Amino acid sequence: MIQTWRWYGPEDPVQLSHILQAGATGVVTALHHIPNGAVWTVPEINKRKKEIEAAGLTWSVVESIPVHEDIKKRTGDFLEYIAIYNKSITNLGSCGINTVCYNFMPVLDWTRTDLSYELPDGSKALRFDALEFAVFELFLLKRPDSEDMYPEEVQLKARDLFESMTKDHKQNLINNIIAGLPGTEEGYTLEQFQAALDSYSTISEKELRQNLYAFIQSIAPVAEKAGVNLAIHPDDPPYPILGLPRVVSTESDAKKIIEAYDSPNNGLCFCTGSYGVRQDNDLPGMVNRLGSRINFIHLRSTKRDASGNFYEANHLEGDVDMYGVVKALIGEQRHRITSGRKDHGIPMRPDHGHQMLDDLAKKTNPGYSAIGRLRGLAELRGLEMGISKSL
Ligand code: DNO
Repeated sequence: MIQTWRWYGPEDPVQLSHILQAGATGVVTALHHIPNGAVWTVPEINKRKKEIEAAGLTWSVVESIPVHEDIKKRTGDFLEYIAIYNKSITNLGSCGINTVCYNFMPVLDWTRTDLSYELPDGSKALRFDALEFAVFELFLLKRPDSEDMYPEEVQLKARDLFESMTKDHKQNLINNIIAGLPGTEEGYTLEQFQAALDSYSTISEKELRQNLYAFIQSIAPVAEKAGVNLAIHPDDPPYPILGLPRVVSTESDAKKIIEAYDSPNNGLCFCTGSYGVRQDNDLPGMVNRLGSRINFIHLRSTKRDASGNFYEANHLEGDVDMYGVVKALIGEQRHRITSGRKDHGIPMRPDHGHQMLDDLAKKTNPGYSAIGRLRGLAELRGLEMGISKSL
């Protein structure tokens, strides 16, 4: 696998020189300063590319070009936004940047309730607490009809928790959910957030799926021509939340997506942390069955419990069968070599990491601290080498 590392640009407390020392060769980044819906121009792309190359690294993957909400809903100026999206893909291809990740989650990108969940060893992890999420939805946002989502017993527990929470705890919970985690394009106030949810009130799951496939059918031919591999990131968490439909959560969703336009350029971002939250996603099996269309890999593990909570575990622990996944990925890459595919080295990044050691006292982007990811990358790289050499 091509070892890459996500970098949030010049503002990121983890610098390019640190990424080099971590041993990654590729950088995963986006032009975060360009607003959603504007073209990524060749000069802007080249400027960032040169900066990365000057540090001895390669810009391997764009994560992400954000998809405008109008495209997801097929409302307003969606045709113009698709044309702009295509222009950005073409420009990236012409600058030699060949992998573009994106997601199709309505309103919110990834969602967690707790950004500093303390583990027994004193390091801190990201966590999704189902009851806290219910508190947010029922008592802080007060989303109309949200009671229908929860059995009475859960509503009562959520009320008890809400009543015991301090003002700060409530505000933190709101911020964690709607103010935008790193990489998210939009932050909202509670009112704006409810309005964004309302704008999906008439969009069914079926319609969102159709909108996604129509989007893919308009961008994949352009990506083919530009030599760009698209990689759709799964929903995180991988099920509907807040009454919004979600259509990239399961193996069957992924299969439909690759069938919507049959080309290696229309592919997946295989995020083990997102797909792995669902017990019914057989991760090594997904690699075996869908591997030829995996264009980008996020490796991370989660540990779930029976109440729907999960936290981010160490990369080789938790519920994800990381050995099985990496073995299957090595098999896929070998298959690509024998079948003559040029893109046989698939870019992989250690996704998220605990806040640990010196990073506990530093300001870090949640999930994107230096040392936790360094540990993740080191472990994953060792796992890959061990499996590879023993095959
Ligand atoms: C979270 C990330 C997501 C991801 C986007 C891809 O850490 O995996 O923000 O970058 O969903 O578009």
